[in-house]
Amino acid sequence: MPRLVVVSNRVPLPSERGAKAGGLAVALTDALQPGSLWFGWSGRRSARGSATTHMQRSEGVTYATIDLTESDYQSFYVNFSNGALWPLLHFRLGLLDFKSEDYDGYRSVNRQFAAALQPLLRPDDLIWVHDYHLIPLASELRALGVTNRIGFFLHTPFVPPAIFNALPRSAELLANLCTYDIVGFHTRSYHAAFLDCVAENLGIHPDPDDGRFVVRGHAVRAIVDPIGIDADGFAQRAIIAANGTDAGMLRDSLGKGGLAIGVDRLDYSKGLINRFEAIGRFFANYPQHRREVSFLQIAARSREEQGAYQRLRRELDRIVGDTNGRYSEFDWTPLRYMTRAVKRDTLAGFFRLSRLAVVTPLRDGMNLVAKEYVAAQDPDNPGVLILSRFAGAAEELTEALIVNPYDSDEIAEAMHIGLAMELEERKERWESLHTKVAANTARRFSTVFLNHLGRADMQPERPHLRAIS
Ligand code: ADQ
Repeated sequence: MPRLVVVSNRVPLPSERGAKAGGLAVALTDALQPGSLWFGWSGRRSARGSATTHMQRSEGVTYATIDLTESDYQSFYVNFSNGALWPLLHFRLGLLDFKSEDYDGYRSVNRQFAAALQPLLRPDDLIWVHDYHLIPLASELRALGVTNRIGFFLHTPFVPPAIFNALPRSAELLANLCTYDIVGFHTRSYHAAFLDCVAENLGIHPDPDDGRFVVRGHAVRAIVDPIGIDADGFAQRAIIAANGTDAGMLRDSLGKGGLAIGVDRLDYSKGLINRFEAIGRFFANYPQHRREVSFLQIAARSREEQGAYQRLRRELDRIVGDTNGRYSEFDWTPLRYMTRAVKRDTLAGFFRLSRLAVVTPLRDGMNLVAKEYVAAQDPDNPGVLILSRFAGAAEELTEALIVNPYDSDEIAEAMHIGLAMELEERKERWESLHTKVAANTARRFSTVFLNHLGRADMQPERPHLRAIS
């Protein structure tokens, strides 16, 4: 069996796992069999940068990491990846901040990744690259003579040509994506948007169903492969944690009232401003729920060095203060708000206690919180999921209460409907949702991707691929 080599921007080192938010580490746990290699950035900034590769082993998996210099970190990670690509891929052109020197830094770090990874590779390794930070990596590896099969999975949405082409140098990035053998997306609509970009920008018209096409003699296949969770494992955690200390304290603090929950990274893509406004509307429009329900929002701080995230946090602080000032009673707070990550087990228990989950991103590649909430429910008394139509998960989880995340009144109304929903309807919806969440697991996600990658043709050395830089 070929060895799996996973490459991602940030390697979640075994020595530092804890309450960290982030979907990838969770999703790949199953795919990383003993013998696998995970390569990427250590999370450290140092003067030596990528000059040394640090190796760690844990449970048979080797973790190989490099550092970045401060200036590479700024240009590659903070500015281009998170200041240009992230807003672009979430349809937020108004937040896109492109500078050519940042793009040069992005390319340079991808070159450093390739240079450090290449000596660790064996001829038949399957290389699986993750996410928007590393779009040029296959081109850089090919330039070093690597002929292995290389796949890429994008965890964010992909955007139609009218948006994609707003990014300066988008043509280069599209050409880079086309040097992978397999390019994976969460949903049919991202897959279609990518193929539209290929058609419009390269004049190649791929078959929309099987996603195969050839660019400069290189066969590429775009696939749809929605990410999932280990639903049974998560349900087990939820059952245990719902009887644990944290859930007990939360339950006691609620008295006779019910709980609604939101759990996200503190990111503008997650629709928190609109959600908080909706919570205000909910208590204004449906005063019968005051004192009867509290909303708990857990929002792990993220990318705090960026202005857009600092502004978001200030705005959320303001709305929380305003809402609580307006509706609180001396013994009841409508909106509880924490800006840090919470342990997975604790979250699972909180999900099981909650009568409602409000998952309303303005755009989201998939959104695993929606799936975790479904997995955590008590089958005899399940809660209700309110889900944005612009989360990738909405393509699968059609029995949720689907809302437009820009419409605060609609979210407020869905909260009211969800709280009033009869047990029979809750069970019916939950059973359909649960069937899907339990079938589309994290294991299925990685098996499907790696099967496609394993069947791709090995690349003969092709000097012309080196020309794409
Ligand atoms: P994220 O944007 O990080 O991931 P999401 O999928 O919702 O978003 O969450 C990932 C994980 O982080 C989940 O397991 C969740 O429980 C955990 N998490 C989120 N907030 C947390 C908090 N406050 N405390 C503790 N844990 C928290 C990116 C894409 C998503 C895509 C995933 C996987 O943006 O669209 O679903 O990758 O592909």
